[in-house]
Amino acid sequence: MNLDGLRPWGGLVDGDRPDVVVAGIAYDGSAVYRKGAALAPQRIRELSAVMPPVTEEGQLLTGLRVKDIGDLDAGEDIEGGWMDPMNRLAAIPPEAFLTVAGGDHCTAISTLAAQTRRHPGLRVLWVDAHPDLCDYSRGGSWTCGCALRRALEASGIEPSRVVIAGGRDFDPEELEFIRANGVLLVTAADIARDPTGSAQRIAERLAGSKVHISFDIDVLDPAFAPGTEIPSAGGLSSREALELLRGATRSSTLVGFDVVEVSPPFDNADITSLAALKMIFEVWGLVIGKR
Ligand SMILES: [Mn+2]
Repeated sequence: MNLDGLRPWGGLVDGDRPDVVVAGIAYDGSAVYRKGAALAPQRIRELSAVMPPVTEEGQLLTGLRVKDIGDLDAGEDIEGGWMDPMNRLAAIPPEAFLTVAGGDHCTAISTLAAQTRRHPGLRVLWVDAHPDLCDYSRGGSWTCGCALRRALEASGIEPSRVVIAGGRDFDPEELEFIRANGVLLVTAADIARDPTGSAQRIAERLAGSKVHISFDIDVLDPAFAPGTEIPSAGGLSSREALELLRGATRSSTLVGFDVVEVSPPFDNADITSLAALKMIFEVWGLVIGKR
């Protein structure tokens, strides 16, 4: 990929009072199937130079001040290391829209704990093939199947303030947790059968709130995002995901977006990293559109 003469993040200007702050968390110690997500922040940052500062519907992102604070260190394991990146993220002024590139999904423990400090009363849209709500999964309590469960504990966010969208691979324990705690689950099948109604159901739950979107790239079908820890068939197309993000956040205020589980070593021709970048830039368009 020839990136000569191009600047990161679509060339959007760095500023002292940024509208958007970008950070990476290059950690994949919680990945149990295949590692590689630790390489994602660097690859996504490099490839961000090819993105035009314009959304797919022609909305200009020029004028958006984007500041990239680099990668934050979660240490050797996230159980002992999540506080350091959390403190760095929590110190970012709440006016700035937070964008984080993981890492595996346990990096969202740091991100969500920081976000609820920046934005008390936050709601979470967890877009993922998996709920990640196990208390114990695949040999540990801090593995990817536990990411949301640990993030809720670390952040203090009530489970009823979470919507899971795109789910299709479940452990029985996760379905019990969802039913017992009032989590809204909108499955990948729901979205395929009724995309508009599914987005509307989510929008109603999120209405009037500040919302952080945690986007696991494995919500996309492996055809659209092969470079991930554990591909799950029957997923969303990139198109469906973009429409879902737009419709589901129609009545709420977006305050952050993290994209996780991109695994460059398992990618083909960077299409997974570029899908992640498409989501980031279109979400920035949604943020600008609401101002
Ligand atoms: Mn996940």
